[in-house]
Amino acid sequence: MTNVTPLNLKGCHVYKGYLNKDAQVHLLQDVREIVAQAPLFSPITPWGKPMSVQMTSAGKYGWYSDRSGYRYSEKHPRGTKWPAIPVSIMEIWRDICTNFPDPHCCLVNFYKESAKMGMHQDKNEQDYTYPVLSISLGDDALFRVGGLNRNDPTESLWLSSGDVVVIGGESRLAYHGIDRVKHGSSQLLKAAGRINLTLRVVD
Ligand code: MD6
Ligand code: FE
Repeated sequence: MTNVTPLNLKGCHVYKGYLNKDAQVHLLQDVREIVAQAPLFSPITPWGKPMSVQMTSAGKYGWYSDRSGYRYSEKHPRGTKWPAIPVSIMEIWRDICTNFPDPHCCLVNFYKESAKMGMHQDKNEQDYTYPVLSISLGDDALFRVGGLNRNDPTESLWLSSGDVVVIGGESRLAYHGIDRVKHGSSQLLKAAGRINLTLRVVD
């Protein structure tokens, strides 16, 4: 779609301004349709606490967590199958993750008020040779990436609406998280908030 050269943040590739305003508006409409079919919920951590980020998914699998742990599930907690991954989202994957199979899961993260995401590794997938691609919409967020160990040094970068990040290769299992969201920094959503989509090949 665009030909921006990615920034390198500890091995992650950051495509600043990958989606223009029109593409962001189109994507937001597609995300609203996912949420209409599969409502957002707050997953419970294995430690019994609801996450501050609300989630839902599209695709064959959705990401899910409860007291039994983190995993992928073929059904929304209310028992229905997840909606299909919209073509607009698939096209971004196919454009950047050329030569990799199509993703099975598009996890939708919604951050409102003081929601944040602690440092974690994405490791519920079977094959770490496949990258994870993330798309940001709405308010700016402070993204932090480290290394393969929780205590490795980290680097941070503000992600804005339309930015795309690919965690793959050496960085595939790097610890990363969202420290904070600058509420009201974007006018894309009707109210303050941030949406992040992550695409994963699960099995
Ligand atoms: C977020 N992102 O931006 C959280 N995971 O809201 C992630 O956890 C993430 O940005 C894997 C790959 C890229 C990511
Ligand atoms: Fe992640």
